[in-house]
Amino acid sequence: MNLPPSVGLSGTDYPVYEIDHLTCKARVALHGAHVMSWRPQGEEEVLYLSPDAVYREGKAIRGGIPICWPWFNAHPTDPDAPSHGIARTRFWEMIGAEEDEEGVALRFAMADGIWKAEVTVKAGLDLEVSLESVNTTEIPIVVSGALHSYFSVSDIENVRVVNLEDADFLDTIGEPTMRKQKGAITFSGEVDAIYDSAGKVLLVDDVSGRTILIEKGGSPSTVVWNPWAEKAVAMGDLPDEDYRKFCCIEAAIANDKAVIVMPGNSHVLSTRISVEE
Ligand code: TA6
Repeated sequence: MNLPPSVGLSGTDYPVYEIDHLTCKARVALHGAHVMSWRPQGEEEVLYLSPDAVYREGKAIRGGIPICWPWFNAHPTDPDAPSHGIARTRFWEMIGAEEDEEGVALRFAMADGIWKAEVTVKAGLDLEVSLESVNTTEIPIVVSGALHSYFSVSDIENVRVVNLEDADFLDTIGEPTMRKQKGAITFSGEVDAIYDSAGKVLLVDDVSGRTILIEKGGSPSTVVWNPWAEKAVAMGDLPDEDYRKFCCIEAAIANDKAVIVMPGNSHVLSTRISVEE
């Protein structure tokens, strides 16, 4: 595959596409079609990537934007199937790379049995990731998943997630319970919540002064997650204190919102991330 001038390739056993364009710098691993880093021109890094992330087939990278697909969390019927699906732990195939004055577009594909998907990463002043689930079989397929984005924050206690006010959500801490969001989301302990919301959200960092706009497509659920201290300690690929450095806001299709993709059809789940002025 010929790469455009703004895209380099580092690593052979573990290829990473290194984007250095007028509009941004970004890194995308072939493993998981995974955006590891994105820094738009004139801004600080937007994504959090764990310094203890493990870069190996069969394991998901901790941080960046893991592609959770074709199911979200546990498989609906098979307890032995991997959490968050099969896409984030394997190498994809690169099928396209282009650039213009607005940025760079990289396209990846994977197929396994009935599962077929394409991911497009457009990195420029905005970052867009879209995941197309393609049904080439003769039966309907049921798909869920998430673009499990880890956003870098000055400190988790400094941030607010805005625009989910009044949304219903499944609080998955302890016994899963449906609740209604009151006001902006703030963090003073573990948060693991699946919101019934297809709309855009804002991540406001009151100390760094940065606001990140997260727009979504084909995404009836928005997941907000931070593991907090105790769970972070139990995660081997995350430094104990680093739960303070990120907030996950995920364009998702979760639980009862799973989509049925009919034969010959496809479904696109997407997110567009931008730094607000
Ligand atoms: O999206 C939230 C979530 O499903 C949480 O329940 C939490 O487990 C997180 O994803 C991370 O999952 P992982 O398998 O990457 O450790």
